[in-house]
Amino acid sequence: MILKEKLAAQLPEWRERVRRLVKDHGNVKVDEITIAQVYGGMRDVKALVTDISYVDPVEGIRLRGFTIPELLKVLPKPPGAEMPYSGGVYYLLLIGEVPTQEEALEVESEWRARSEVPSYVYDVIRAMPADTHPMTLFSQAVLSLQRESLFVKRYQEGMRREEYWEPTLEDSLNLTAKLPAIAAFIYRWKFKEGDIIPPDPDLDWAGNFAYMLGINNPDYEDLARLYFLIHSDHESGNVSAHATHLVGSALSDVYYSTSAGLNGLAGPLHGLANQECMAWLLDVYNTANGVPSREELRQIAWDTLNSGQLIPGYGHGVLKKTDPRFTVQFEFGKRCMPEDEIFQLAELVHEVVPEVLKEQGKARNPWPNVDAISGTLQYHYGIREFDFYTVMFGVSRLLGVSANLVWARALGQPIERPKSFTTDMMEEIASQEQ
Ligand code: NMX
Ligand code: MLT
Repeated sequence: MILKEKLAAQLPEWRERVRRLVKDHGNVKVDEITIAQVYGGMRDVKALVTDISYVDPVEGIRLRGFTIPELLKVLPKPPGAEMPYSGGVYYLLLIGEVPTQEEALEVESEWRARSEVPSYVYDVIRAMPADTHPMTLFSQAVLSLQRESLFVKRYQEGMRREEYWEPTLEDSLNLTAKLPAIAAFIYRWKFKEGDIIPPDPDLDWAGNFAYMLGINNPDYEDLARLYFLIHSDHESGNVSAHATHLVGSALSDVYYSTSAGLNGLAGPLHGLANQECMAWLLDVYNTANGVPSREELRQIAWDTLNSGQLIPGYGHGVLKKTDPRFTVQFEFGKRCMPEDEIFQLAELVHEVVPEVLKEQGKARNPWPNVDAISGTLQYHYGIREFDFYTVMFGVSRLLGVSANLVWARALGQPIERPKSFTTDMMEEIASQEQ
């Protein structure tokens, strides 16, 4: 398999590079941490390493050094499509190079060969109460696959530490291959009376997801490809990536670790914000009996803030400007649905809400993040059950976090175990400074 060969070829140099850095410069300080940061969610503390992606506070995400517009130019695409193969995205994340068409297709065919979902996974989903949130079903489905872990099998057989990455790669491919079918099953089981659509073997991973949801529209297939590219990774400190890494650092396998990551993604401050944002937009639309005037919208935004609530889709822990993942989806919407009233509302919110947040003066970043627009595009194509939106985020995010797990195992990253202090001790440290 090309992924395995390419990874194996890179490892000696990477291991030596990290070994030398730690040996020769291990005492060099990369950061200092203040009491405000300790109590403030460790914001901006430089304490994690990943070479898969980096979020510049102003420019936004780069995956393996490439911005999103650059990736849309260089990544291979299916014939007639405008958006790239997710197989090529996964290759890029894992290997760090832009794949050729053949290399992207090889990941797609690895996924096709591993895509069959054991029936017990569907039994787990069916056994849950009908009002269970789709993210709970998704996380449980991923966790139920844990018995398939090759890492666990090889670990019990006494595998050497340098080999850990190999079954982690196998587990990652086996899991990611099944995600479109599992997610689509959840959607059709929960919202379409269990009328399940089997995969089309001629379609790519993302196109098949669109097909299995029941949306037969080439534009929507392209939107799925775009969605899975832009949500895949956002460096290592976000909750889903960090939770996955933390759990994986105990040598828990890919299934345990990524299920933990999904549980973090399910929170309203993180991935659930896409669902919350759609709910807020529809609420605004219904309150105003259509797209409100600019003044009406200002008032509604202030009412939301004054009632102690957040405006979902706005603000970010790292970004200081508009998220480029917002921009690329906004451009897609401008091209494909300029007449859609909910899209027009999202556009107006983008014009009005940052000003309101600036006036309120609390949010460090008043600009839109990825979740401010993603649901609007899904809604346009008929995915109106917005508590499904975070599952789509999860399908994509598991590409990034599983690629990171493969590298964490390859580089022998240790168990994560920061030190905690008591408030007495913090006060003592503070008093020494005075
Ligand atoms: N609406 C209202 N208040 C906000 C918002 C917002 N969109 N964003 C930040 N604030 C408040 C925040 O609650 C905090 O208030 P307080 O001092 O009373 O605790 C204050 O502004 C300072 O927060 P920041 O330092 O700007 O933001 P922080 O880094 O703590 O949190 C988010 C980042 C993204 C959690 C925050 O901006 C937020 O809650 N946004 C809305 C939810 C959202 O869109 N989340 C999705 C993020 C992207 N993702 O997919 O994960
Ligand atoms: C993400 O994609 O993970 C979010 O933008 C949150 C983050 O980066 O903190």
